[in-house]
Amino acid sequence: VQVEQTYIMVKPDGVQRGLVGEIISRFERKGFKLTGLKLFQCPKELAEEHYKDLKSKSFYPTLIDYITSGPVVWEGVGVVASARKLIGSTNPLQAEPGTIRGDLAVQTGRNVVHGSDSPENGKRETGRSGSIPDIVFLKHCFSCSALWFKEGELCEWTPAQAPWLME
Ligand code: DAT
Ligand code: MG
Repeated sequence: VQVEQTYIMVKPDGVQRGLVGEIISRFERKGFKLTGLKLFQCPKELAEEHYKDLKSKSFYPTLIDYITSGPVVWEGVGVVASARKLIGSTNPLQAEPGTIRGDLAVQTGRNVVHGSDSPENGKRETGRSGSIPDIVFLKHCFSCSALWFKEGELCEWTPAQAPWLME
């Protein structure tokens, strides 16, 4: 099993619109394992570090204002590419029906959710390293030195559904 970590954020509009449960529910139903969850208001410095690759873009200042405008919810470990498919295209008008953005959003600047775009960024954002041999069954060690989670904020557990989800 290829192990990856992804970082899912319900953005301030998703929290304001009461979509936290709906969005987390989609990841739970898919079978992803939740290992960390927190609610807080993002400081400007953290938002700038998270989106540093987009610093040159014209929409960068409004993106930072948007992300820091209210509380956000973070979710833990999943699978990067699959989570991106559940989320849908960046522009909700191009996101397929059935995806989170396709079903629940209308504008790029209010697209309700974030998901890591690569395993490397999943590690950078969650702090969990990809060297875990089996995401479901094995005990493992990990260190947490990430953008969004501190040491001790991610849990280690084995979902009871694991053998029914993966052969
Ligand atoms: P994604 O969130 O799908 O990974 P991204 O990383 O390219 O997209 O951009 C991060 C966020 O920045 C995105 O969710 C919304 C905002 N954004 C991206 N492109 C934009 C644009 N052309 N106009 C306004 N906001 C944009
Ligand atoms: Mg992105």
